[in-house]
Amino acid sequence: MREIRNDLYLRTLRGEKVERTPIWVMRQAGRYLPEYRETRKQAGDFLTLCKTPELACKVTMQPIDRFGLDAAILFSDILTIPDAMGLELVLEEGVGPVFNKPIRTISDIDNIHIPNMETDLSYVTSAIKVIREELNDRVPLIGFTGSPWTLASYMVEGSGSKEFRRIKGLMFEDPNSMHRLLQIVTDSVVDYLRAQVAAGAQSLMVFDTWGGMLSTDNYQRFSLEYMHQIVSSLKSDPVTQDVPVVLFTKGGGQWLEMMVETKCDGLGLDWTVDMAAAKARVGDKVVLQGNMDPVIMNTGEQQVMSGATQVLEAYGHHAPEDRGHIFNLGHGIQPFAKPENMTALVNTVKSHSTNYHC
Ligand code: 1CP
Repeated sequence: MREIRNDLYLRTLRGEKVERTPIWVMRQAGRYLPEYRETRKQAGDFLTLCKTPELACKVTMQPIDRFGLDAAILFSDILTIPDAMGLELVLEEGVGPVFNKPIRTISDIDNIHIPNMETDLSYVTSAIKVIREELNDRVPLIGFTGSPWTLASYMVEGSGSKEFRRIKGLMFEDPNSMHRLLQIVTDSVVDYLRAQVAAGAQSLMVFDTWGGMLSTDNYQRFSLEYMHQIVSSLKSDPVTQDVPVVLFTKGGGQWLEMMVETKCDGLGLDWTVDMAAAKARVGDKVVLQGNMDPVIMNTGEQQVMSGATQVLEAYGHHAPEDRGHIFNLGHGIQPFAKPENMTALVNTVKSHSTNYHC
């Protein structure tokens, strides 16, 4: 039987009155799912999975089919842009993403290849088209990017990092070059998001995973400023102006008021943020997304049910002046999460959240 169209997620982002809280989960497709691990094995490696639209579609659909989530997120990675810029991404088993040709000198910045969306990144737009076809409007499709600061961090560090010595070194020692790199990345991010929307992405999310590593002053200058540019560009372009944009700075709980100034539609909150306090601060201006601690998904069903109920309770009743809430975890679900806990999570949010919408 064909499922009816579910646009709860988009209606929430538009600030419309909804009957319950929508739910999707960051990294909802991935290693905690046996069917993902199977498809990844079939693909041979992670990048082939991203670059083969039919396989990217297959893994995008797996959590939708299994759990009945309210939105699908394109299966891809934030590091597709630096890869298309010529840095050569490889995913090393047990290490994570690594670039063969990281940015190490000023001339590396000058020599960045500006990606052409129609040639270098057509595998992403093709995947979006295949996924939209397969979704057939069952649920909306989220497109995404990394923030310029987060992408630049991987480009300069050459891999994941704990201390960010290289990127912060560049920022402190040569801020002009840092800004030049961020501007190059920002321009490509805007092109990339526009191409995603033209191909069929119905909502956009910017993952600023490493913005929280900065001081407040440097966050404003080196991360927020460029996310501001991204939102302004999208909101002034006829192709993208009606597509909701959600910003997520992990560790950015103290900066919510500044983030709202970008005129984004939603803010993702990590689990360290008090949801009730965030709602009081900015809940009349943006939709709030989040924010259960993802580690709860590695424990038991009882803990999941109580964790989900607590987040719903913290947002509380949806009054007319409240922009709304989208349930999510405070960061990506981990490979150690139990798939049956996703079932418990989705069921709890779907049944329990109706109490707060009347
Ligand atoms: O199979 C594997 O081993 C690959 C693991 C994996 C997966 C499943 C990587 C490598 N990327 C992804 C998919 C992915 N990444 C998605 C789509 C899946 C979905 O949401 O269902 C998305 C949205 C991302 C985004 C992403 N990649 C972020 C931002 C969000 C966040 O989690 O903070 C970041 C920082 C990355 C970089 C990255 N890619 C992969 C890994 C393991 C990492 C993290 C590296 C690090 O720890 O620094």
